[in-house]
Amino acid sequence: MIKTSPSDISKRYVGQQIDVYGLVLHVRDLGRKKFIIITDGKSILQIVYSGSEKVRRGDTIRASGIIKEDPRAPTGLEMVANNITFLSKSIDERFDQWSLRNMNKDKKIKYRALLLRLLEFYKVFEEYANVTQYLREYYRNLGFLEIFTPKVVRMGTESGSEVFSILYFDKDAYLAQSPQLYKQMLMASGIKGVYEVGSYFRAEVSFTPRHLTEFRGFDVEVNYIEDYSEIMKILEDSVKYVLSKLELSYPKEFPVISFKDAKQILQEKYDIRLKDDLSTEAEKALGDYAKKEYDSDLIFIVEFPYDSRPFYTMRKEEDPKYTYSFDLLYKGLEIASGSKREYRYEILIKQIKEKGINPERMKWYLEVFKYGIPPHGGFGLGIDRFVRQLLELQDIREVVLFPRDPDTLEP
Ligand code: AMO
Repeated sequence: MIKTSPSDISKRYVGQQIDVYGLVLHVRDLGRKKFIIITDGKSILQIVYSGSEKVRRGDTIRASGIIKEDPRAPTGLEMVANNITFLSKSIDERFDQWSLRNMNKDKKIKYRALLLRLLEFYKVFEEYANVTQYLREYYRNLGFLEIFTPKVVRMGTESGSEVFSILYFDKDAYLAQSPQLYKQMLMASGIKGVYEVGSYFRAEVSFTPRHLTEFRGFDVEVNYIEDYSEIMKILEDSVKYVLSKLELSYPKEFPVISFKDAKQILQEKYDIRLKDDLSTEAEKALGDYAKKEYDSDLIFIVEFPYDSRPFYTMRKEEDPKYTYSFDLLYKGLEIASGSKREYRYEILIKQIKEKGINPERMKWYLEVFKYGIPPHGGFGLGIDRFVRQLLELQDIREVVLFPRDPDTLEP
């Protein structure tokens, strides 16, 4: 049975005798009367109690009493309890609302579970769950299939990013950097499209507010793609869907500029020189440019040099130094990356070799390209980054319950 807890209490309970369950966040003991604040993370409730039992922070209680309206109560409602039962007692009641709020960065990770007792922290993770839910909803409604691909794999797939090796019985294996090869292989079924919510693992030794070693991606792969702009349109529409569900505004159309043009703009207006990829500084400057020129928080940068993209990216027909690829920046940070894929068997093998990979090792992937596969493309959206930018938080760790970076393996 699901128990009634503070977030269930509304005006319709006024005058009713009920049981409510919660964790004690704060106690104000006035001798004959106690004001006890209980929480279920999502909401709080004030309990007024005149019993003599000692109630401590961290205790779990069942309070029985009548719900009343009182404008002085934090939520405007309170319970006047005639009985309190202890379901569990805390051993150490060090953490009150203020000590939780004033924790430093490291402690906020160490005591994450306790921090969630406070509404403002709970809200961040609720927003994270909402974003994921809306993305899922959008792609399910398009008729795409939700997939689950293995996270223990035979080889790395993303150029330029490191892999974690593990021992898989007597074989060498890796943690998956992304679902890339699996989502692509499934396109050989002729399916309309697939999506996956899953963890990515990257052994990058970077200590930045936008990198984690384990993060979550929302991956999409779409069949029957003629032009890569079709994939961008799908991504754009789904981002707009999420923003509208969250009652946030968005530009009518996301502006698009080519990597070549971005390079020129950055040089002329921001004195930033690019090589083959965007730097953090360049992303920030392009975020600024999008705001000033287009009044937009979002901007697509398209057609990246082949040298900075993985082997599976299709090269531009008329200018093979560049590719049919894109990044989506949100408030000056890359949140998604995608491309049209090279689906022609012979060319794919050539590109794999060019990137210094032995095609023999990839037979399990390459096989399906021989038996017929529609032209396809897709993208990966970093959910942690998306939510960080949405909430305008400083550090990606703030939106992750139990973050993983080179220094953090506990809790
Ligand atoms: P990419 O490597 O660009 O593309 O990753 C996709 C998105 O994941 C996010 N991201 C990260 N988030 C947190 N910490 C990190 N270390 C990190 N690295 C990347 C970014 C990025 O846009 N297979 C392709 C996608 C595709 O083409 O479908 C891929 O993995 O938001």
